[in-house]
Amino acid sequence: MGWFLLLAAAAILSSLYVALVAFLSARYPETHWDWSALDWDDIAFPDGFVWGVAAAAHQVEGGCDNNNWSRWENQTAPDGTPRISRGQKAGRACDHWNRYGEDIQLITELGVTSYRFSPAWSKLEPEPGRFDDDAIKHYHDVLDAMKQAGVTPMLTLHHFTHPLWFEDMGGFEKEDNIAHFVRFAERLFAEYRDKIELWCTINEPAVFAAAGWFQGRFPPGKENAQLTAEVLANLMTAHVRVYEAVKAMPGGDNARIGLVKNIFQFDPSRRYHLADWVVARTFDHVFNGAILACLKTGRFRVRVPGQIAVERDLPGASASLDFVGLNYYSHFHLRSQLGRDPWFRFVERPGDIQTDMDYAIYAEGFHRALVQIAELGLPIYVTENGVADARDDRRALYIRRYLYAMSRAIDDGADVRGYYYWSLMDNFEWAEGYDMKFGLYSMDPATLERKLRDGARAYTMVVQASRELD
Ligand code: IFM
Repeated sequence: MGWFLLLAAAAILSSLYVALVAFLSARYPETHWDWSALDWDDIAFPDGFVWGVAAAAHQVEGGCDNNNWSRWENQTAPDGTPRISRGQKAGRACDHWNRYGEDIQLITELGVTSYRFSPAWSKLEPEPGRFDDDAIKHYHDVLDAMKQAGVTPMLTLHHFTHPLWFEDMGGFEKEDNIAHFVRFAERLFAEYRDKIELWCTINEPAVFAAAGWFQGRFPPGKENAQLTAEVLANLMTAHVRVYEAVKAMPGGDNARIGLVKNIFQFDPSRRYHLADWVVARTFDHVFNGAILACLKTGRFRVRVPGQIAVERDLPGASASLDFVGLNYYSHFHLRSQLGRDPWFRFVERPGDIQTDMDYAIYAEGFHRALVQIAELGLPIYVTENGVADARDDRRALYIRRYLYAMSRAIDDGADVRGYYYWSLMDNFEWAEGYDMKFGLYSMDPATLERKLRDGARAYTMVVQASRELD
């Protein structure tokens, strides 16, 4: 009898396990298309679709030597290893600060008409409340040059870097510091409102928080899950406060303001393995789900038993977007290693085509992400998408597949208004330094020479064809 009961219990438990895994698999499919059976050139984009390229101050300008990243680049980890691959530093970067005229010309030569950039907060406001006239004028000059060239700007207020004084007071770890970011946003809006319609508040809050407070790969180099979620809550709060402050200013009604959400899907490495599902869904909850839910419901909530508990009412969040920015690159596969530290690891899927970053080419995920973010019911701009490919032997494939996936998402109802390729030219890729080559133009750090890559033509051809149909 005892054995019978034990066997019956085991049978019930294994049926439950199988049913749960089957439910999760059906609810969160990892889409894969048979690319050999698809016509990738069958793509179309709406009239007036915006084509552009993106970059950010610290990565291209040069001379950003007064911010959280410049300090980080000059530090070593406790074991003496440099913070950045091979001890590299952003330094003069692409010298875009001085060469912006030439670079705007390069943008027009691609046939695209928009440039997503972010100014350097540390140059504009070197001390709390003191704005630098020369830096303010510099970005006026950049914007005037864009206008003259027929290039529309999209400005991002915070793209991973901020002044040292802000870092020293605790940055986004402290909710009280948000007022400084709001003041910066208000000043920039007052200055440039007649020249810019599209404003992004914060670039990739989840990446900024995870890399800085969970993985310790970005400044301030902490590894603390609870703090990661608190920083995320503060970033969402900062986004909402900036939105409300700018909207209340003269001209605020004309500004279109969005948050840039990066989506990396977290898929279980073994789809039959419940523990892998637990890890994958946990990551998705913290880095994607909590933010998207907050934008829908006005409540930020992250809960991971024994690790994280953060809840905050943000009633303004559900009305804090005129559009949503999506940055999409790829997905990750997670494998559990319960009982060990850490309790997860990222694994490569054999047969995938890898990029030079630690993820694969996965255009189907771009379609998934667009369909998911479309649930917000807002206009979408793809604020970043691109590939690190030093050999330039995967760039064309990447571009063709991802643009096909975007076209298909538009057919499926996603209201995508524009697409910005990351990046205009090779630049300083944070912890990887200059090793990652994301540029449509290569950029030689020694000579600063820019050269169009062959693979970039896959993009310019689509842009050209889409313009001809406009
Ligand atoms: O270079 C970065 C960018 O700063 C933010 N999004 C991802 C890009 C490529 O890793």
